[in-house]
Amino acid sequence: MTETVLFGAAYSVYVRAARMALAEKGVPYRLEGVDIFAEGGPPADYLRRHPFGRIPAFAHGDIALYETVAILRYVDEGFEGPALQPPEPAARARMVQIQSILDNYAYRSWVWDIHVQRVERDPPDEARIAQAVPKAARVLDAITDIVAAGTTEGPFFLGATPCLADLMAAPMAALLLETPEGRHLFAERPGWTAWWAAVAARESFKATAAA
Ligand SMILES: N[C@@H](CCC(=O)N[C@@H](CS)C(=O)NCC(=O)O)C(=O)O
Repeated sequence: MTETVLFGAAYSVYVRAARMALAEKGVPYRLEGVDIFAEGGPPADYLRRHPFGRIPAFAHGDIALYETVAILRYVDEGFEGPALQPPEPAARARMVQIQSILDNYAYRSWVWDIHVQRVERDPPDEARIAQAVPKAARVLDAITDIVAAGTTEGPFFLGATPCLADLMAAPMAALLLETPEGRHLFAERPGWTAWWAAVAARESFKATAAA
């Protein structure tokens, strides 16, 4: 059987999104540890897999990929299992739009500016957190608007079953929700509270928590 390997570390939100997709599809895989924060930078052989030195990277036989959006799409389309993308073109485009927003705007504000400062820094940079809260809110509200433009009911972004954008958002939301700022942002938005309850209940989410 062709081996499936995910390169990265369990603490990474992007790695967790890929692990959730693999779990949703029921794909066995090996998680090969990569220390991107090693002194002197990521190992040289890893930079051949990922020229930007980020995690995750992915291999399935001869197929080598990096960038989580590409990995998620391949996992959905390259393996048997429940579909993780909607079939309709507009819904599929909305899914990619949400993934792009998460990569470009949520990761920085939710994870680095709010979670890392509030949970991992002593003292936290309060000014940085304060500046990030409206940006984090803008992400939530932009995704709310995109979801509302669709015709489905939820509880996931595009309907009754999770899509790749849900899997990408869940690990980032988990870190945001470890902060009072994040809990407040969600509490003000009932749609997000319902989404979180549904996504956090997935086996794929529970099974991929960092140790
Ligand atoms: N756009 C990339 C982002 C991946 C990313 O930023 N991963 C983080 C870990 S969660 C990382 O490798 N950070 C290391 C660094 O910033 O040097 C993707 O979609 O895979």
